Amino acid sequence: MALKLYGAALSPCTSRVMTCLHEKEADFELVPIDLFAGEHKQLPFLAKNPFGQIPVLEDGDLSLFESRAISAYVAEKFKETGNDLIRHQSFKEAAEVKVWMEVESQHYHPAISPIIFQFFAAPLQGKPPDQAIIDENAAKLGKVLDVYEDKLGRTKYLAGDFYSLADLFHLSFTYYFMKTPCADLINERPHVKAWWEDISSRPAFQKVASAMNFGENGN
Ligand code: GS8
Repeated sequence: MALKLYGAALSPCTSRVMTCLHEKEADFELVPIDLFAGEHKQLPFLAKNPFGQIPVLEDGDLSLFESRAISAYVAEKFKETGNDLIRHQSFKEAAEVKVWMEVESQHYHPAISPIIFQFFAAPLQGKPPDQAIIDENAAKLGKVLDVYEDKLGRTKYLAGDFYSLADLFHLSFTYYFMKTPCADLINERPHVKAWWEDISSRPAFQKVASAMNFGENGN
């Protein structure tokens, strides 16, 4: 039975899981949840995720929320097919992957997500982007990217010389970020820029990126 992914193609958290599913060549069905109609805040969706957020993955009687945990499950379930995203044959490399997955969620995401919110979500609520919030978080993100620039000068990918779930976790938020005026934070760091061009051109991500259309001005 195919996996069922409840979400929306333009949602970066849904796209994170879809990218992982494509990397693993796993069959899945995307069940659309209409955020604009508030479907995620109503039963029966709340029974799937009490926090009322997409995505949710169902695999038979198993139901999971949180895009990073779902992706880790997919990478583990299909560890023998497609690209090995968790380095399951080396516990040391697997530990490095876990370190950089934590870096993404604890350092990178808290800085990049308010910027994405200001450019793409605030206008949907009729508010112009708040430049003070953008500037504050761009400064934070610059410091995180200095660490990335150093690391990516020493290894091709974040956890080592292999593509992993740690790199994949960055894709969908950075994709939207690159459409904002802050994109220079990536482009002006040569190792980060080369890494971004490499990971974003992977076929698994290209399949989902084509559906990630909020509009060029973050409408
Ligand atoms: C965040 C999910 C999330 O913010 C995860 O799955 O990684 N930590 C969770 N989902 C957003 C859509 S952005 O992809 C969402 O459901 N927003 C609606 C809301 O919060 O009301």
